[in-house]
Amino acid sequence: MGAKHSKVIGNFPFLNDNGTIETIKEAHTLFVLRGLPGSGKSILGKAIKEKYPQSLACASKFPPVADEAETDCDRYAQVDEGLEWGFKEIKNVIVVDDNHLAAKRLDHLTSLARDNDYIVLIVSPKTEWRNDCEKLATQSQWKLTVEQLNSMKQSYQEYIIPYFFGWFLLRRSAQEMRKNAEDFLKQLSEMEVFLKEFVGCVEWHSEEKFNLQEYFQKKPRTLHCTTKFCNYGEVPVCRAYAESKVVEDNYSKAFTLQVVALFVTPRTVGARVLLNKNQELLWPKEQEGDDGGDGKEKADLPFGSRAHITLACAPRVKAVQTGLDLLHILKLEEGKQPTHEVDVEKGQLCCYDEGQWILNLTKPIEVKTLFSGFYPKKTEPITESVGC
Ligand code: 2AM
Repeated sequence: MGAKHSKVIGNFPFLNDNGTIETIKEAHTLFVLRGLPGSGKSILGKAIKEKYPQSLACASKFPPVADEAETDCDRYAQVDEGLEWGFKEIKNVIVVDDNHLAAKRLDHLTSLARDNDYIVLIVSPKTEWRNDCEKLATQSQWKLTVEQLNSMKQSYQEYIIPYFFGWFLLRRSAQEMRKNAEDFLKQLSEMEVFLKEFVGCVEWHSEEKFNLQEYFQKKPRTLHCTTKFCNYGEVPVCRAYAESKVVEDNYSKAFTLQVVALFVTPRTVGARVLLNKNQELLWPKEQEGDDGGDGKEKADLPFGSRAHITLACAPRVKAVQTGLDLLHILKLEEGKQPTHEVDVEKGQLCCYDEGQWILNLTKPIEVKTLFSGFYPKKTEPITESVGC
């Protein structure tokens, strides 16, 4: 796309950042274009098509309606058919072009993406006139009145805040990470010194001999490193994060995360992520230990220490626990000698009592990700499919 276009529809990493463009070519991404009729979605769609010629575009042929909540099956049947086909064919880039004002329709699309293991990017053109209903009325091919557009604008301006923001692993990186987690658990389950210490710290009700892989049976479906948990806007101050310039500028951008350690506790299995300076910009200032925890772990640890990928949880344990477990281990690492230290092929394995083991990797594992949000609400139950 030429600079002329980007001046009109705005700067986006997926159009202007080479690292992101290369990453998106190997990722599986659903672009959901969102905006008022005439705001520049089709120029944006064209620019995406130019950049990713193999992409699949799905657009509604129906005129826009103010109340999209009246979800009309015919209206979306053809688009959904196209999407299903694209998911089945494993198209790398799928673009769905409609106004996408109604939360219900967005929920449907983002749930489909989740079920098909696609990363969602909800993007709106940044044209100067995108919210100017008088101008849009003269511009839209559908001959909408200013009143109709004003009524649509209300739904559009209901900002879509996701369940959480984070870095989402590309399929191949997620596969590698899962394999690393499996190997890690397998290696531990064959170590006498580990089993002896760990089994005393867990509840194991089965008659069978303790089995580590079976114990950590809850596995997240979408591997990611959460930056900000928002609960769709319910979490205090999340709106400021969601609307911040740094999130706007980095939304859809590719990042390579460095995994520097794997850890296991009686509750969770996780991967510690060491953030670089650019990644730290997206790390919320108030987060360390304050979400889901009692704050006691946050003292004195370097900024961003909680960054991690949840790999598995024990029964009845929620994914949020992984970050708290990591902070706890890092605190112990600072102040205490390990009770066990074992050199293994990939690094040094240390135990800090009460079943807390960390493998500090000699060579970090690099994972490719895109920065985005997790949006679907229609999960049954939500924690089973995305987290633990
Ligand atoms: P995680 O980042 O440790 O995996 C959906 O539940 C995702 O949001 C999970 O991946 C989870 O943890 C994260 N999450 C859930 N509740 C949270 C909270 N209160 N604070 C921070 N992250 C949370």
